Amino acid sequence: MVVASPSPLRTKKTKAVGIPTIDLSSSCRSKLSESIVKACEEYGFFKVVNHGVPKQVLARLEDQGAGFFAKSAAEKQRAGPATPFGYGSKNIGRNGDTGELEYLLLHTNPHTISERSKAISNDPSKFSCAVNDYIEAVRDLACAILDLVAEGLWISDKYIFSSFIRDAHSDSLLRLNHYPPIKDTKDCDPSLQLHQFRSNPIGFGEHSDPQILTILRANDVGGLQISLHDNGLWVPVPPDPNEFFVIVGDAFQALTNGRFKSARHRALANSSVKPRMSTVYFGAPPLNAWISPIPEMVSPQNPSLYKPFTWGEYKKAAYSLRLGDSRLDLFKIH
Ligand code: GA4
Repeated sequence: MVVASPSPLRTKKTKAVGIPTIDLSSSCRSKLSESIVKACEEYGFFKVVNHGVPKQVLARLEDQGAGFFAKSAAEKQRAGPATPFGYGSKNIGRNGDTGELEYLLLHTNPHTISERSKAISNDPSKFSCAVNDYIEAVRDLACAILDLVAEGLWISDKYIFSSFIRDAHSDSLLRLNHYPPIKDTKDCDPSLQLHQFRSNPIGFGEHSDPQILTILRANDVGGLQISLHDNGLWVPVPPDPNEFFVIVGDAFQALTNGRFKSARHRALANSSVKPRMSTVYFGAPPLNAWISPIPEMVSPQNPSLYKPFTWGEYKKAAYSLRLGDSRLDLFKIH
């Protein structure tokens, strides 16, 4: 069985919900690809185990991230504002979204990383090595998953999805998030207290990722929640620092003509004594690449749901809206 053990998760008001766990070391490729497709269709979210990314690669990036976030505010600001790439604190995007976190947002291009590292770290080559090794490993993981999806969907071009993010001009990003522990609502933004009274404040608000595929890894502090089946219930995801979580993005929803749904997720600020740290890779196409439902997903019974758009156009639309908006609706054929 490839879906090893759907880890039972409990929401406040519902019975246990299983999140699929995919064992990438499984020797039966056809079963593996089938179970990944099923997870993408049913949840848009799954966990991968036996992924083959060495522990040192994860540990080195976590150390570098922790070193950066431990710096003084003035030093962190030297990394430049996160619009488009750099350090951000509490502000998300450009339209007034806020959250109880600080972060580093980086483009994955290796030259950009080495340039940026000079303003981020006192040992820029150590920082850029840790970041580039991590990016290479998670990009390979994302590509392996995308190739399995193509096989599971019986698409003749096995590399149809992975070629977008393997492209030298891919617009993929890496985000390092740091959620400091928050003892109670008195510590956070007063405007959030109204909505979040007596519950954990929002670390990173509800949204879907605009890209194709997201590969997320976090330390042992929880906070991530996913919204399943549009029923308004949030499912907490137990932390697992050795494994990765995979999230279907909007561009994947469009490419599969809605067969996969991008997963809405959020992170709550945590009340433990330890900060939550997550490292998130967003696999994206080059800015000039066209995204439209692939021919195998379109038929007279299943006409195209979305107008073709370039990744650049989609990104522009995403940045003109709020974090929680359903931006793919703008490209729907009515
Ligand atoms: C969500 C996924 C990635 O973190 C991100 C985010 C980006 C940002 O933080 O600048 C966005 C958000 C994300 C979606 C809508 C826009 C853009 C903030 C925002 C309000 C880096 C991305 O690519 O899209």
